[in-house]
Amino acid sequence: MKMDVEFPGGERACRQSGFTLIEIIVVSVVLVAMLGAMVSTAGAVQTSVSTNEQSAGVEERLRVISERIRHVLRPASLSSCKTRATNADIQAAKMKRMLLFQQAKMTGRLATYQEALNYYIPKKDEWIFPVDGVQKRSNLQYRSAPGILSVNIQDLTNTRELEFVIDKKELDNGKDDDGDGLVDEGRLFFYRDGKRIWLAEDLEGVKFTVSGRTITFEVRCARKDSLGRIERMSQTHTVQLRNN
Ligand SMILES: [Ca+2]
Ligand SMILES: [Ca+2]
Repeated sequence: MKMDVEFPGGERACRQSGFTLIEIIVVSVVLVAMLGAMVSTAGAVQTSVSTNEQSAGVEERLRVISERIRHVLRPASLSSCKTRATNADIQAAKMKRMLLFQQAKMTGRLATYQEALNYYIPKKDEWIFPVDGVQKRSNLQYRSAPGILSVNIQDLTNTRELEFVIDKKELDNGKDDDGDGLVDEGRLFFYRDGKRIWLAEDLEGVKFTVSGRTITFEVRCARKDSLGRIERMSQTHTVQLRNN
């Protein structure tokens, strides 16, 4: 005997028992898109973390180098500070002497004429007194007080020098000549008692400015990461000189 048996839900329940091919394709496409977005986000987060770590590393390096400079500069005598003469210094001195001659000619004053005659024109790289607060120099010569309480000029040490020396493969032209990503990079040396002491390398510049009773120095630093990106940073510090 044939019997018709109807199950709960009937034909509709049978159709809901599996996915159609179109549904599987749609779900797959959505899942692939979601996975792609997750991978992309994870990559961006990793890049961001690496960049932050790199920045922190450059900043810490700058801090260490700045502290070394501050340490050797702190006992400097203000009146002994000199920098190396540049071509601009030589031209400025020649111009000053020419103006004195013109002034002497106009006024007829013999003293001005004598001043013009005796006006000193420095030679290239000769140590000269810097113009107050104007010039940023990559070198500085000074004498130091040997003791904490000493402020007497007779008690000062021999000359000491801080000098940024650009690498041999680089020119001071604002460009990366050797293709390592760093611009005009070089090393900072400290000269004391006939010895040359290395303070830092791979710097993109160190500049000193003498103004009033302070020396301001700026250190520029850069570092290349594993992806070839360059992180640049600079710090500026001021050292208050306690003696003349
Ligand atoms: Ca370079
Ligand atoms: Ca260069």
